[in-house]
Amino acid sequence: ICFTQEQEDLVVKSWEVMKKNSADLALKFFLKIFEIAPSAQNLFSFLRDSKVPLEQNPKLKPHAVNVFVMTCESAVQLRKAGKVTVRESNLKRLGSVHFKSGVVDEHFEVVKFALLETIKEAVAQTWSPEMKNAWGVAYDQLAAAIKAEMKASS
Ligand code: HEM
Ligand code: ISQ
Repeated sequence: ICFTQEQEDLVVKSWEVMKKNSADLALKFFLKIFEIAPSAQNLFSFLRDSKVPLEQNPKLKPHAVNVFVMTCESAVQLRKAGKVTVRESNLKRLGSVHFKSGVVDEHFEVVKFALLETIKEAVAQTWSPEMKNAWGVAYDQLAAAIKAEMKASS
């Protein structure tokens, strides 16, 4: 696919701004996912096994930030190579972790919606249809790679 320098910049530069607030962002991102799909909370072992409230869970932030960072990296690769290349070993692990956790295709739509809504709120006035599209395309390509690996590991 064709992913332009402008699209890469929209993703990378908005992330540069958002990451200063990543703790807040991470919590909002999770809450949005669970608002749409409450049962998804049970998929995450560190939430399932935890006695502290969601917002105090120490694993919340690094996990959520990972999704932003990986989507950002996906945008960079799409512009450079026209496709997403997650390192083979990493992709294998991602595929099997998601498959074993009970993640299904529909969850990827929920996470996409929550991701875009979180970005929209975080960047406020700089939000645009072009920015939404750039993040959406980068996410979709990454999600497709993970889903394919989930099927391979099933
Ligand atoms: C774990 C990224 C989509 C649920 C992980 C991990 C990463 C990651 C990096 C840690 C893997 C490890 O432990 O080595 C992503 C990315 C996604 C995505 C980049 C989309 C492009 C989803 C979706 C769901 C989901 C759609 C479902 C709601 C989980 C769960 C775990 C996990 C349940 C295991 C957490 C645990 O119990 O430790 N993901 N993920 N992920 N992800 Fe995702
Ligand atoms: C998917 N995989 C890992 C971590 C996540 C954090 C928030 C939302 C989705 C996620």
